[in-house]
Order: sequence, then structure tokens, then C-alpha cells
Amino acid sequence: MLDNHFKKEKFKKSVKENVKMLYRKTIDEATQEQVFQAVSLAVKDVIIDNWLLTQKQYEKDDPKIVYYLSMEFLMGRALGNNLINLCAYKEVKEALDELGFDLNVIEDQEPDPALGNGGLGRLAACFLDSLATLGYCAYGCGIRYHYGLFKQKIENGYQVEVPDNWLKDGYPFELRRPEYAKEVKFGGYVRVEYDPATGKNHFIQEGYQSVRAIPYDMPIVGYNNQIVNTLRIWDAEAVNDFQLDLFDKGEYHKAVEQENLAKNIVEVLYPNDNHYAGKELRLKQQYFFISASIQAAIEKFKKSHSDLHDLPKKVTFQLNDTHPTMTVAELMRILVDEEGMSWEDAWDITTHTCAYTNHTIMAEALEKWPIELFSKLLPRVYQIIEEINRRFLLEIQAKYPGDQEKIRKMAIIYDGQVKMAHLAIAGGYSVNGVAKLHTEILEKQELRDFYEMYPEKFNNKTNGITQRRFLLHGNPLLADWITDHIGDGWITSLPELEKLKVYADDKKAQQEFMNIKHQNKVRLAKYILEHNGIEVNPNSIFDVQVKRLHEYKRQLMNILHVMYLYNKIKEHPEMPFYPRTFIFGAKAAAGYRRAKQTIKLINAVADVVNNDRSIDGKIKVVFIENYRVSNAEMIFAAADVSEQISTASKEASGTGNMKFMLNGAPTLGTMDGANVEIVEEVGAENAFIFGLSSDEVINYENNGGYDPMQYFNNDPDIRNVLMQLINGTYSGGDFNMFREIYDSLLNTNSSDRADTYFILADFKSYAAAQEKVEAAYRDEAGWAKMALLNTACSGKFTSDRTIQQYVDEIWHLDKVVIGK
Ligand code: 4GP
Repeated sequence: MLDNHFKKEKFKKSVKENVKMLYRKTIDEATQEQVFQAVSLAVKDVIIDNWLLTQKQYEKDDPKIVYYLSMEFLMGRALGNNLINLCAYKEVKEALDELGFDLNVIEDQEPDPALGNGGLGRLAACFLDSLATLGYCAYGCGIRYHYGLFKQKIENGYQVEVPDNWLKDGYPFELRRPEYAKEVKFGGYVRVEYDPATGKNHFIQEGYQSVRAIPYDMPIVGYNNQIVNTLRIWDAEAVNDFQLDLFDKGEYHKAVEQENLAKNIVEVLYPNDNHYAGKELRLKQQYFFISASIQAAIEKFKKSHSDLHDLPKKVTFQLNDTHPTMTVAELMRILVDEEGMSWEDAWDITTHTCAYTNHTIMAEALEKWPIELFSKLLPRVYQIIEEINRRFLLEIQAKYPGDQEKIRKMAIIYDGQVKMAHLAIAGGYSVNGVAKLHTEILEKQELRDFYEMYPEKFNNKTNGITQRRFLLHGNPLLADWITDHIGDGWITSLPELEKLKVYADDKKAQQEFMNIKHQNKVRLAKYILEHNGIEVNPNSIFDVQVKRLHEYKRQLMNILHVMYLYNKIKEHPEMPFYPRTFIFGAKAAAGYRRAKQTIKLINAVADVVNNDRSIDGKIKVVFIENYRVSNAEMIFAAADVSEQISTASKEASGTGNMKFMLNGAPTLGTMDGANVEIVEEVGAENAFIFGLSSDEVINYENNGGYDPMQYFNNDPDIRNVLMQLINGTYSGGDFNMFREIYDSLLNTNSSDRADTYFILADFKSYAAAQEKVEAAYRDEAGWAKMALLNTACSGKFTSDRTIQQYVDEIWHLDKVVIGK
């Protein structure tokens, strides 16, 4: 549907007008950044019409709403994506050409809104895209961090974090909505007032500090359906009127504190992935956005409904991991304290409105807040959680009389801590994992007691990704080729890619497919040369591992394997070897020492290997600086091999694996997370699987018996590589630079189990799988077929399928069609 605003002449005119209005310039005087702003404004204008239309339709239909509550939304750039979903990309590209600008360059002016760390934040962004595209009424609710995830610079091989001031030039795709501001209260104490008329106690928070939460709305454009949903992110401002009052009373300190609270609360995103740091400010952030979001949701509900008992029919709160679990208590507080409802009714409503998604089984990610901190910051909310806990324990006792062990393991408050996952499970009607294997592990292992008690709450929703961003926008050559062969149905119905299977053996199709891959590799090679100064050969195998840096993801195993290959080439210069480019991209949490050392090691190996003329460029190692959504799109399109090598059982799902598959890169991986389902779809013969199974890993973890020393002692290749960590080979003679990594694998003097992530156990099967990759790649037709089949079989992994399952099995939303 080509909106008439995108008729070229009209669009050009409005861009010129915007440049004039915004900058008092003519278009030929404007900078690329100014043109970006002007173009975005012109696009926003069209979006706003659809946004209004959508709002009207929602008012008319009164559909059930899902609030997707998340501390993170890793959106990536909006301009290109909005044009894609408005079906106006090509028209706008032409219009800009005629004005003398290149749309790609204009897109590059946009900061990458990085309000998330990795997996769960990017998943939230894909989900919003699918919700709008499928026509469901959804709000994303989050925080407008003034600084998103840091920018990564590599200096002397080390990661350096640079603040990401993404708002500095103003962000064109947001709308400030002060009329919907909410007050959020922290601290103070609770006064109880007995009302003899009703016989009820009233709980009144006093002596608190508060901040004003101001929503900023970002449009979420559905694909070709005129639907525009909303991502509502909350900013904080001081509550000014209160302040004056305090000044008058001489409470200067309190006024300043309140001002600071507002300043600090939304300042920065915590840069941790799969990890809980337990900072007070983080708890404040959680309550801040949850309180504001839930207040707004209830207010909206009450505008068009009279009975709050109907809330579960019209509203669902989906908790993206435990970070938004405060929802359970905040909803209870509003229903009981503000709406005067009985505890029982309020609990019934809450437990039919909240649902929880688990994204990790890493123990260090479990949120457990110290009671002292919690109760001081949120006195009333804490009281409510105490009461929820008291009743929950009675329920456990009724089911398992006399079983103290169950109470110890399941209590919401225990051992001086508030356990957020337990609250989320007790307070919600659904608990889901994000891949089949992950959900199974939750049921059998991590959340076993809860599964036993509430089996009906548990379900699986295997993750998915949006093909609109990661194929249609990120890989236009392949997107066009697919559309030429099977039509464009795949854009909204990814399983149609299956129709490509008939081309798997077709020589011409194979050649075209690989030719596109080649062009994408050339595009990436150019980027690498410009950004890293490293020349890579587009005819080499592009073997790619891009994701957050985490020990369980085992980037370390990958680079140790590179060291091993390098040793082999040096020893046997004559051996046949297909040139490889090992590409890494990863940010490490700022305080994660081991992860940062791994980055240094990768860069140190790159330095040695890339500069060793004697190996004829057979191996190149590239660490792509500042990996993020925008360069990810280009990287997936150019990959030959997708490295998904986490220790089995540790990666809940993975979503990068799906993006590679969609773009025709076979998986080299363990049977972990969604890899299992990828292999199910594409067939084991079209993937390279290796390593311990998740059962084997869990068995070692539960029963012991793993000894990495055995591998070190018995395998000279492994020993050789490990010795190179401490003999100066990659550190200019410094024996200590990588000592800690060495120790972590064999360890001898720390309390952690040596080689926690089973790198040495899996090393040789990984090397063998890598050999198979090389052999397979030499068979050109065979490889082309495999690559093509990966794309053809990736239909299951669209987030449209995931969202439809959430809708059918958890949310029960109503479909909305504009104009109906
Ligand atoms: C991630 C998981 O590590 C990843 O496997 C999964 O695909 C993703 O969530 C989305 O479900 N977890 C996190 C986290 O991002 O911080 O726990």
C-alpha cells in the first residue's frame, strides 16, 4: 500500500520544507545529519496519521491489551525499519537520490537506540514488530535511559567503554506526553488508619520522596497494515511543586535529594547481560517504570470499563524476565489500597493478569533483593510481598504438610532476601521458557518444585526474530532474490520460505544464492577495512561469532581453536587449508574482568596471526568494534558459518542463531537452546553439531567427575595451546597477561570448579566439527545447497509465530484490522 505521502515529489517537498523549518537552510546547505532529521520528520508525519487511525480503531474495538513490561528494548535504528514497514523504502531511496543524498548514508546518521543489552532486549524489540504486524493491541513499557548501552572502543586490544549519549541531537521518533505523567513514591513509612465506618484499615505512605514519571512514546509500525502501536518509555523529572513546599519548610536536603533521585534514576542502563548486580539504583529503576506503567494501564482501563474485576479479560502484563516482577505487588497495592478491593479479589485479578517469561538459568542472574534494602525503599510494596509470602507458605504447607525443605526452597522471602522469580511464579498465571530444551530444564531442574506445584502454569514459547529487519532490511539482495522466486508472502508468513526447497539442487539458483552471499561478504569486508583497518579475503570462509561476551558462550573456545589451527599451519605449512576469516563481535559488561580478558586475547591472537606473512593470509582474525543492531544486520547477511557454541544447557535459546540461519549460514554448534530446534528443522546433515549434551553437562554439575587436567595431560595439542597463554606467545613476552584465563581452565587456586564451561571437554569435538565445515565448504554445490536449505527451513523462527503462540496460549488477544 503506497501511501500518497510517499509520492516522490510530495516527499521531496516535505523534506525540503523540514530542512528549512528546522535549520533555516536550503537542502544543498544541509548536513547529512540534518537531512536525516528532516527525512525522519517527514516519515513521522505519515506515521502519526496511522497512529491516530490505530487509536481510533482500538477505541472502537476495545480489544484486549498486552503490556510487554521490560527493562530493556534493544530497538536498533528506526528510520530504515519504519520505511520498510510502510512499504516506502524504495520510493524514499529514489526521492533522496534525486535530491542528491544516499539513503544508506542518511540511515547511518541515526544513533542506534541501545536501550538494552542483548538477548532479552532484542527479543522485546522483535516482539513489538510482530505484534503490530499481526494486528494486536500492545504497549511496550520501559525506561528512557539517557545513556544506552556504552559504545565500545578497542584500544591496544582492550575494551574501553564510551558513554552513549544517544539523545544529544534529539531523537526524531519520539513524542513527549506530559499529560500522562504519573507520580512514583519511594521511601518513607506506612501509617495505618482504621476506618470504623467500613471496618477497614487504610495504608498511607508518608514521609516519602517522589519523582514524576513522564512518558515518551515511540511508534511501532506494523508491516503494510496501517497499525501503529506504542513503545512507552518513562523519563523522570523532579516533582517541582512539592519542592517549593519543602524549601518553605526548610527541608532543603530533602528537596535536593528528590531532585537527585529524578536525575539519577533514568540516567543509565546497567550493562549486564545474564547477570544480577544487586544495586539499589537498579531496584529504584524497576519500581519507577513498573509503578508508572501499571498506574497508566489501570487509569486507561477505567476510562472505558466500570468493573476492575474484568481486568484479566482486557489486560495482560507480560513480565520480560524477573526485572518487572514488582508488577505483582504494585497491582495488588493499587487494587487494595487505592481501589478499596478485598485482598482475595485483588489476588484473583492479579494472578489472572500477570505472566512471566524466564530467559536464563544462569545462577548469577537470579534476582534476590536484601530485605533491608527493599523494605526501606518500598515500605508498602514490601508489606504486600510479606502478605503474599505468608499466604503462599500456607498453600505450600497445605500441599506438602511438614515439608520444611519445600518452604526453604520455594518461599518468596527467605534468608533475608526477596526472591523475584518466586514472586513472579506465585503471582502469575503463566511461566514460560524460550526454547523447548530450556523449558524442559526449568521444569526438571531449576524450577522443579514450582512445576510440581503448578504444572498448569508452565509452557514453552520458542523465541523468534523479525524477518522484516533481519532479511528484508538487512539483506536486500537476498530478499529480492527470494521474492523473485517465490513471491513476497514470506515477509509476513515466513514458513513460505519452504517453497525455496525446490531450488536446493538447481545449479543456477545455487550460484545466484552464493553470489549474493559473496556480495554481502564484500560489503562486510569493506566495513572491516574501514573500521578495523584489516584486509580480509571475501573468498575465505567467514566464520562468525557475534553476541554478548560471556564465559558460557565460550568465545574463549573459539579463539583457542584459532590458536590451535595456527599452530597446525605453522607446523605443516604444506597441508591443505581453506582460508578462514574468524570474525568476532561482542561487548563485555564493564565490570566483567574475565570477559574483558577474552577480548584482549582475541585481539592479541589477531595481531600475531594477521601479521604473520609466513601463513599467506590463510587465517585472519577480526574483532569488530562496537557490535550492535545496525552492524549486526550486515554481519548476518555476510556469514558463512554461524558459531553457536555455548556449553549445552546454558544458552536459554539464542536468537542470533536464527538470524544467521535465515541468511543462509549453517550452524556450527552444541545441542543447546534453540539450536536443537534449528537442527530439527534443517536436518542434522545441514548443521555441524558437536560437544557434550545438556544431560551430560548437568550430570557432571550435579555429581562431579569432570577433570580438565586429564585433557591437558593427555592431549599435546591442547597442552600446547594452553601453554601459549602463559609463555608470552601472544603477549609480547608477558607471562601474566593471560594467566587468569589459563588458571580458570585448569585451576588450581580458585574456589570455582576448573573449566566451569567444559571447554577442554568439548575442544576436540569442536575441532573435528570445524574440519567438517572445511570439507563441506570445499564442495561448492554441496555448500550452496546447505546454505540455501538453511534459509528455506528457517520459517519456524519468525517472531510472528512466537507471538501468535503467546496470543493463542497465554494472552488471548483480539485481532484488529484498520477500517473494519
Ligand atoms: C537471553 C538468553 O541468554 C538467550 O539465550 C535468549 O535467546 C534471550 O534471552 C531471549 O530469550 N537472556 C538475557 C538475560 O538476555 O539477560 O538473561
